[in-house]
Amino acid sequence: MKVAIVMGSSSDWPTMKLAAAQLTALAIPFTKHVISAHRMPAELTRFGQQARAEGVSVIIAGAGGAAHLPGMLAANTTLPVIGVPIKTRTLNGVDSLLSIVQMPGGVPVGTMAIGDAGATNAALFAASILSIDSPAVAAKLAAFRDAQTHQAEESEALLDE
Ligand code: RP5
Repeated sequence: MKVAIVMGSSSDWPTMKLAAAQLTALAIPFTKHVISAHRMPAELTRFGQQARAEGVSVIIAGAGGAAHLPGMLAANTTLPVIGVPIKTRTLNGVDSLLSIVQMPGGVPVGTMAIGDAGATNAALFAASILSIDSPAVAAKLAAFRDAQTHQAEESEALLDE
C-alpha cells in the first residue's frame, strides 16, 4: 500500500510537499515524482500504465496552468487519481482548477481546492481511501480529526479581548 505523489514540475513542490508532510504524519508510505505531461509524455503514459503493478494504491497529481497531468494519468490507469490545482501567478490557479476538474464523463479525477489546502486535503483524501482496507490508517485519521477538533475548541481562549 503506497501513494504516488506526481507533479508536473519541481516548481510545484512547495505546494505538493504539504501532501507529502500530511502522508508522513499519517505514516503512509509514498513516492514522489516529477513527470511533465507535455515535456515527458511517454513517461507519463508508462507511469500511469505501470502504477497498479508497481504497488501504487492512489495517485496524487499536482499541476498548474493548462494542467493535463491528472487527467492524462487517469486516462492511463483505473486507480483513483486526486488532482491538486497549483496556484499560478497569471490566473491564481483558476486555470489549473478548471483544467483538472472539468474532465469529460468517463475518466474521473477527484479534484481538490487550489493550492496548499488542496495538497493537504489530497493526502487526507488518499488516507480515507486507504482506510477502507487499513484499520491502522483509519485509526490515524480518527486521531488526526480528534486533535483538529481539540485545537479548534482551544483556539477560542487565544482570542484577544
Ligand atoms: C505545469 O506547468 C507544472 O505543473 C507547473 O505548475 C507549470 C509551470 O512549470 P515550470 O515552467 O515551472 O516548469 O506543467
